[in-house]
Amino acid sequence: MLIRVPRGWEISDARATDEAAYLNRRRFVRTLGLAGVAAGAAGLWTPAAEEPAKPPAAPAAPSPDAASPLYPARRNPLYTVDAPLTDEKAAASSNIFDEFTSARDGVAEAAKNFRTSPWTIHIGGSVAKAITLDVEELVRRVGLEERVYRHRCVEAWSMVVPWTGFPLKKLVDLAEPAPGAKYLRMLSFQRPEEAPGWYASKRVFPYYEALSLAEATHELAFLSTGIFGHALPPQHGAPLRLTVPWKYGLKSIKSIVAFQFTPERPGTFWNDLSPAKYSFDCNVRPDIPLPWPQAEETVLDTGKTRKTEPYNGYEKFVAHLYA
Ligand SMILES: Nc1nc2c(c(=O)[nH]1)N[C@H]1C(S)=C(S)[C@@H](COP(=O)(O)O)O[C@H]1N2
Ligand SMILES: [Mo]
Repeated sequence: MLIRVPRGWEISDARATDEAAYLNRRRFVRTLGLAGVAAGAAGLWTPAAEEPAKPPAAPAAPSPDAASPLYPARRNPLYTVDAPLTDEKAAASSNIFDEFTSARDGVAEAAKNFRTSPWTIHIGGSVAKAITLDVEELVRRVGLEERVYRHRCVEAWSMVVPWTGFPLKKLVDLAEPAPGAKYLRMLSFQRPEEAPGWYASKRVFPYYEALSLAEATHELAFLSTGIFGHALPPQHGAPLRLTVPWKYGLKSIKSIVAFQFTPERPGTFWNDLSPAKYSFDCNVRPDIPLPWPQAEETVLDTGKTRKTEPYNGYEKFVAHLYA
C-alpha cells in the first residue's frame, strides 16, 4: 500500500508552487494511478526534477529483452530528491571499491568479471534461527521498489541516484533478532582472487560495517540490488549493497555476504583504521572537518559545488536517533 501521510522529504520548498512542477506532478501521479493520493497530498510533494524526461515505471512488467523481470521496479514517490538525477554514466565510472582498485575511474573495468550470481547470504548471530539463502530468494521474499536518494562521500563528492531494493527492516524482520540484539554487522565478499586491488591495498580486507538496530530499522535504511532501473553493475556493489543516505558513503558497504546481529557494538572498517577521523556513526556533518572541510560537496557529473546539508538533507527524519 502507498503511504497516505506525506513525509518531509517529499515536501518541497518554494518550487512546489511552480506551475510546470504542478502539471508534471499530476502527470506523474496519473502514471502511477495514484489520483487519490494526489488529492490528499496536492502541493506537498514535487517529483524529482528528471520526471519529464523519464516518467516513473509502472509496476514491473516482464519485457522480452530485459535481463530480469524485476527491473525496473515501481518508484516509491515518497522518496525523492528536489535535485536532478546524476548522469548514470558518471555514477558508474567513478566509484570507490578498494578491493578492486583505488583508482576511482578504474573500478568498473577492474570489477567487470566479478561473479555476482549465485550469491549466498548468511543471516545469523543473535537471532532465533540463522538463515542461509541466495540473494535471489531473498528478493523473492521481500520484493523490490525504487527510491531516489542523495549520496555523499566523505571525499566531498555527491550524487543523486535511483536505487532499486528494499528496506533493510524487511531483512531484520525476517531474521527475528533476539531481544539482546542491539547492532547489525555486515560483511563484504571475500574472494581476493577476483579482486585485483585486494593485496595491492594497504588496507586489510574484507570490508565490514555496522549499524545500530535503531538505524537498521529506520525506514530510510535500504538494501540496494539495482540502480537506474536495472540490476547493480559490479562497481556499485552487486548483487547487494547497503544504502544509508544520511551517512557518509563509506557506511554503504558493497557486495554483502553476511548479516550478523550482535549485543555489543561491532567494529567498522574505517573507524578501526582511523578512529580520529571516522566515527562509528559517520553521519554527514558539514560542521565537522575530517579534517578536510565537509561544508561543501562537488556534484559528480556537473562538477558544480553545493552546500552539504546536515545528515545529507535527512536531518528531520534521523536526528532523533542521535539525541
Ligand atoms: N566493500 C566496499 N564497500 C564500499 C567501499 C569499498 O571500498 N569497499 N567504498 C565505500 C565508499 S567510501 C563509498 S563513497 C561508496 C561508493 O559507492 P559507489 O561507487 O556505488 O558510488 O561505497 C562504499 N562501500
Ligand atoms: Mo566514500
